[in-house]
Amino acid sequence: MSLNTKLDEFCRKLPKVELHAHLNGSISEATLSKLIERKLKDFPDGVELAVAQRTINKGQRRTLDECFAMFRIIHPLTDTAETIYMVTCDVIRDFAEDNVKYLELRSTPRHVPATGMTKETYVRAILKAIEDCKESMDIIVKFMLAIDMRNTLEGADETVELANKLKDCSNGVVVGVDFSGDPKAGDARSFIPVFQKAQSYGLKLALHLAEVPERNEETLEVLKLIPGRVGHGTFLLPEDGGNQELVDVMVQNKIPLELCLTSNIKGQTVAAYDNHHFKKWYDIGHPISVCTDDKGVFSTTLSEEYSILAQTFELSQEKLWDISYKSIDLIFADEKTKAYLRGVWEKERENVF
Ligand code: 6MZ
Repeated sequence: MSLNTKLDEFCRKLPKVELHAHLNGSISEATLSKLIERKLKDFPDGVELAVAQRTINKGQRRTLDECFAMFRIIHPLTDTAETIYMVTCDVIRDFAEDNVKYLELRSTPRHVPATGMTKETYVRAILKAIEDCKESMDIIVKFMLAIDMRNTLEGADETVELANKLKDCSNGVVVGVDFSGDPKAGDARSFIPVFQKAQSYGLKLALHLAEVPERNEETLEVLKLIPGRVGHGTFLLPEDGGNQELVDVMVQNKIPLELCLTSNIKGQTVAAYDNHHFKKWYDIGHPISVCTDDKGVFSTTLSEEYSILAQTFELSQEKLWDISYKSIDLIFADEKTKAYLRGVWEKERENVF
């Protein structure tokens, strides 16, 4: 993308909502370097880590498989509750500095017997970081526990039970459950019982669906649950290999889409920015939100995503403002939070234009 200083400045000042951010994919290079340094101190012969550091620094176009390989490098660096707390604080600060006013983070709870971290201490570390950031940062943060597609049904059920348990003692911070992971690895249909259980507990569902092609039957069956939002939905439209039935369910139920342009380009599921499905959904007035997905892995920021959007589809600043403002409708927090955020946007308006 070409440099457009005025537009970039507008996008940076624009108050923003981020609804699709995976914690471990959002870790900045600076924070990763801190983590690598710590590990190298404890394990001075960490040759593998030195290699990992070079890989992380590249920040270039990757295949989807290579993106998932990145998580296999990052996860061993965040294998204690203490590091999870630290990276959560850093990621929240990064978003706050990018003028994100409302953030829904998501992360897959991990049990690491070697360090004593359990799924519950993992999530509690994130919730503590969110609580501690409240005082010093001007951003509202909510959280979703993620189910990895490679989870067993039992493991997924455990995550939903944990989400339900922590929802009640989190002061409204835990808002839902995400379904993600290598989209070639599993079949979302097998998780329908746990998705239904999550809904019965009042947890919202944000599900990665149709991120890769040829998943029409699976996607249709899961869409019938009417999830709160769909992540990516790259292959829903008939011209992208989806079909009209999928589009009808999305449109009739106004199921919002979380769209992550750079992620799709770098992961090579979309050939070029101007081919992105954003345009078609936007043109029919479907609820969409612009998101980063993994700002660390894909070397982006939410401001940059707005700028790319404007440059690619020739959107005016007023239209960008509109996209950002309407994203408030799509958050999983309550009506009171939405009303508060609308007030924030109104106050910020004169600083932005
Ligand atoms: C599907 C993705 C993803 O959970 O350890 N994740 N799942 N599609 C994507 N598009 C590129 N990007 C990230 O963050 C990393 C995890 O998020 C999911 C994967 O399960 C990955 O392991 P957490 O915080």
